[in-house]
Formats: sequence, C-alpha cells, structure tokens
Amino acid sequence: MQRRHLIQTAGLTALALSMSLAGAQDNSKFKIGLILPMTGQQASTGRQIEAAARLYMAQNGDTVAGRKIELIVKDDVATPDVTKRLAQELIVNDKVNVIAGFGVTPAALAAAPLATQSKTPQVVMAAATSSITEASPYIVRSSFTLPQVSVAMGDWAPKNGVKTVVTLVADYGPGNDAEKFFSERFQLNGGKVIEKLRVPLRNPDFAPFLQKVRDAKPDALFVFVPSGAGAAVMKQFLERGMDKAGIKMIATGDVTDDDQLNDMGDGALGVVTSHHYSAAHPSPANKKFVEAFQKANPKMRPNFMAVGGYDGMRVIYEALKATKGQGGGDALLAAMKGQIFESPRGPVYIDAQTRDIVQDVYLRKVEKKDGQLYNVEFDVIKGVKDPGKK
Ligand code: VNL
Repeated sequence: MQRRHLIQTAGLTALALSMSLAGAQDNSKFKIGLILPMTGQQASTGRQIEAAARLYMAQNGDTVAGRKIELIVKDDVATPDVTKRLAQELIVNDKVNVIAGFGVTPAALAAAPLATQSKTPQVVMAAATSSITEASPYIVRSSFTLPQVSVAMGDWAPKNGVKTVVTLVADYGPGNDAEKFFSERFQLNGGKVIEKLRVPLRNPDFAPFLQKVRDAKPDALFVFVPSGAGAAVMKQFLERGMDKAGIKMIATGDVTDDDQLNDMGDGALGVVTSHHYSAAHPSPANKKFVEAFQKANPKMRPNFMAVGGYDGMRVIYEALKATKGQGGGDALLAAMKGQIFESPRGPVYIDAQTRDIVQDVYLRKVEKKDGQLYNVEFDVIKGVKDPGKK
C-alpha cells in the first residue's frame, strides 16, 4: 500500500516537472484530448461519442473565440492503465487544454489524479458511477449516473404489478450503484428482492445466472449491463424462454441501447426501462439531432453515449467562449459549472456544487415505430439530481 503510494507520488511529481519544462502552450490552437474505447468490447461507445463530437464541431465550427479547435482521439480499449498513459501523454506532450471521453468507470478514475495535478478539466462523457465526480475537482460530467436512472425503476415497478425481483448487474462500479439504488427504492415501496446476482464485466456468460433466475421465479428480472452488452443478455433471456415462464425484464436503458435495440428482434417488445435519453425523444431539438447524426453516419442511430459526447462538446465550447478564448484550466472549469441548456435529451444543467449533470429521467417501453424498435417514453421525472451524492 505504502509502496504503491510512493510510486504514484513519484509519477505525479515527474508529471508536474515535465509540464513546467514543456513551457508555454501554443495559444492559437485549443486542443481536446478525447480518450475512448475505439476497439474491444466497448467499441460502440467510442464510435458513438466520436461521431457525435465531430457532428457538434461540424455544426458549430472549429474556431471558437479565435482559437482553432483540434480534436485528438486516442483509443484506450477501456483499459485503465492505457487510459492513464494516454492522459499523461496528451497533457504533457500534446499540451491539451481539456481531456474528455472515458467510456468506462475505471478509465475515468485512472485519469482523475492527472487532471487534478495538471489542473486540466476532465469532461466525462460516458462513465456513470456516482462517485466519479468526487475523484477530482476538475471532473465535469455530461453523461448520467446509475443511481439517477435506477431509482425511477424502483418507483415504477411496484406500482405496476412487480412485487418480487432478482437483480442482475455487471460486477463493477455502475452495476453496484444500479443494484443498490434500485433495490433500496424498490424495497422502500414494499417490493421484495429475492436475490442479487453479479456477472463479470469481461466476456460474461449469462446462462448460469439466468438459470438461477428461472429457478427463483420472480415477477421480474432487473438488469444493468454496460452499453454494448445488452443484446447478449436479451438474446439469452429470450432463448431460455424467461418471458414465457412469466418473468418480465425491467432494466436501465443501457440494456435497450439505441445502438443495438433495432437488431434485438420483436422479443424485446414491451421491455420497460428507465433512462435519460431515447433516440425517439419527441422534441424538435432531438429530431434535428437524430436527423443530422444519421445524415453524417448513415448506418448508425445515436444512443445515450452520443448525446453525452455531443453535450460534453457543448460544455467545452461554451466554457471557451465564456473565458474569451483564454482557456486556462481553472477558468474553463468555472465556466463549465452551472451551464444550463437544452440537450437532445431534454433540459439539463451542470450542478455547480457537484459538477454532475441534472436532467429528466424517463420511463420507456420498447415499441415498433415505422417498422423499427424504439424506446418510447411514457412518463418523466423532471430535474433529477444524482441521488448518490451526500
Ligand atoms: C458505464 C456505465 C459504462 C454505463 C457503460 O457503457 C454504461 C461505466 C460502456 O461507468 O463504466 O452503459
């Protein structure tokens, strides 16, 4: 423990030293280091966020307050050691003004000490464990948190005939958050959680877990798996005839991810989820966003990751404008706090105290619209703050 601490401290000192040796920044450019999983299990998250960031730049220009915006995309394969090395290289060698992206929680946490040490704003566009924003005062989040969306399902389910539940979550930060905040609220409302199951994040085999669920015979199975893994859970859920055995699936919207939903087949019809974004959100701003996204990326439908990336770019652009192109870390951070705007997902703001996003959370049901599967919103809880914060 002590040795690890020493090594970490030495690493950070070296970072500070090399930064001061590197000298002044090139002030004509404003650089954003976008660290994303572009390959591997979480590649869809990287693809979605990069496409959305480029769309934002195409729509809003690549010069802001006299600074030319340069986007530097790096693939961390959702591996925290790689994230850390890339963040260090971007900060020290490329002298980026902001680091952004972060597809998974361990990646966001790995970069946090470097953001603090170098006073570089870190815009988390995807990762969604509640505690992430507490890992550095330089973190601002444009995605969501699992407690924020899971509580809504803990309220909805018991009012809609679900009295007993088994939970099934990916065994890491966001899964633990989803399990805890769904279960607590569900039980507070009189529901009973029969069993809590956790599956490994890497290459999960859902079969033995689903067999356990079948044996327990709850009214519903509550699921959280990260974006990109939903189709596999849905497939095995249906193959094992869980729905026919009278077990409903309820989930966070990560499972009925717009990136994959339309390929899940009609078996997904009727699945109710809670989340902050649906490509079918019926606002003019979202219709414009989806249309432009699909025009630029013909084979893709934007998902909640894309919106996190798009809004994260908005937060960076507006902060740079507010600082009149100065772009120092502390000034940028101050200008990110408290931003309030209409996102394709609905009205949002960046809470100045927590640096987390406050947003509406929707209940949605998978339905067919124009021959395609969508998460169709049928209820909304307005202005939800992250319940994970004390
Ligand atoms: C996380 C949370 C990642 C929710 C996800 O997809 C997600 C995370 C990649 O915090 O690691 O849907």
